[in-house]
Amino acid sequence: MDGQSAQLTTADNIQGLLSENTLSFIARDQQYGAHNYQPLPVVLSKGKGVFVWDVDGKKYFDFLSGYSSLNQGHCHPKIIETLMRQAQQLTLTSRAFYSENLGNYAAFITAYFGYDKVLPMNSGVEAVETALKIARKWAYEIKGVAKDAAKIITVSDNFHGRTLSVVSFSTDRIARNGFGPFMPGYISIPFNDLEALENALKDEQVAAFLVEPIQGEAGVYVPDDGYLAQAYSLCQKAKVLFIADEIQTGLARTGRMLACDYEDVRPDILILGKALSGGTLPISAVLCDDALMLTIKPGEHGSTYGGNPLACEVAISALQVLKEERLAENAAKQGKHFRSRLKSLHHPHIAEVRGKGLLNALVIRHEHPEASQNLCLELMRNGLLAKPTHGDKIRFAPPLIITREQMDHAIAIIERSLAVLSDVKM
Ligand code: IF1
Repeated sequence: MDGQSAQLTTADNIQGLLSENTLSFIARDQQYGAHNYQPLPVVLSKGKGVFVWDVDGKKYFDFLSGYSSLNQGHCHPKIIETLMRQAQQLTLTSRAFYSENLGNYAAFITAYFGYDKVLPMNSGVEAVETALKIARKWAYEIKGVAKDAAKIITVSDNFHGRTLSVVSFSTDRIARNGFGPFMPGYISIPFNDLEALENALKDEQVAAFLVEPIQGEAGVYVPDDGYLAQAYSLCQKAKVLFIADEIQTGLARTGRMLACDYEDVRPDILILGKALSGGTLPISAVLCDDALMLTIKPGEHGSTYGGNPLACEVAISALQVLKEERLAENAAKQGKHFRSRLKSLHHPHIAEVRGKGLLNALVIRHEHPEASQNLCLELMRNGLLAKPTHGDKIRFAPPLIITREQMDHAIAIIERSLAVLSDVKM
């Protein structure tokens, strides 16, 4: 380590370590783009598998994977081949007409997950909104809740997206502040708390319980074993819909096709997004059975791009790749290895390593408020991209195609980069 600490990357000296090329791209983005994000100072221009390259040709492990959208890896050949083929054939019809693609896709994805029907949307939050609309419609038409009185139970520290109605039930001040007035009709209870759920379910106006099987944005909180199964059975008894937002946890990320599979829970409404396109297009989906889905009649919901032919073909390929390449199994295997290696370091600045499959977080123990940000900068310098979340946590979520050898290489980078936390100057 002799003499090396002066070179360690921190928020203070990072500017001096960046190329002019990089700085000019960042400056343009900052000048003309809205400032609704604070990215790491790296400018990417190419991706392949588990790697990305910046504008100077430097190679990195991508341990964010487009917030778990790139489960199949960057530019997966099969998915890109489908994308290119369909792009030359038919891209958009709108839902004013049928396409041969949507019927095929609907048949494929409903068989794949075992539901009667699918409603295709684009972004994740649109699918969340769609699920909530279905739940309300069901509550009024089938359950018999009084007009406009339906309530949805949500949990604190959730993340389901950015629309006004979804931030209405966020408990994150940064996501909410300045965006009121908020939509009523939501009840908030703590995550992983069955007693609170049981109490909230006593209200007969409740239509649904919305939950992430593992809380991602909050910092990868894995609930107790049995939580999902018991929550599901409490909902069933109360005639309340169990809605799983598997936008981040689904599609093999946590080591099973769905995180709910760990507890043999079949959600009444299943929400998918992100990796449904393998990181190529915004594609999301809501799956449920006829009794629910058919409460939505023509004209009551939709989207210009939802279910477009290009998206349908890409989603079929993306789902096929998950099974063909046994990505759930690999995620389980590599994830176990990753957590056990990092735990075995017994590093003084690692408070906790947690997660399931390849959705993991490192909780940093350090008095410096910028510690996890500085660690991410050092990781970047050493060739691995990851992002801090909620101050002291770093999410590690590589593409699920990662090999054991690549994982060991990445772990070595993380181990080496942890030295920045022992730097007295920080
Ligand atoms: C951002 C985190 C991930 C999601 C779940 C719905 C959505 C998301 C469970 C909405 C989106 C994102 C979006 C991104 C940050 C991000 C995220 F950091 F917030 F936690 F993935 F890790 N449900 N997650 O995780 O999907 O509309 O964005 O397609 O900056 O908003 P979307």
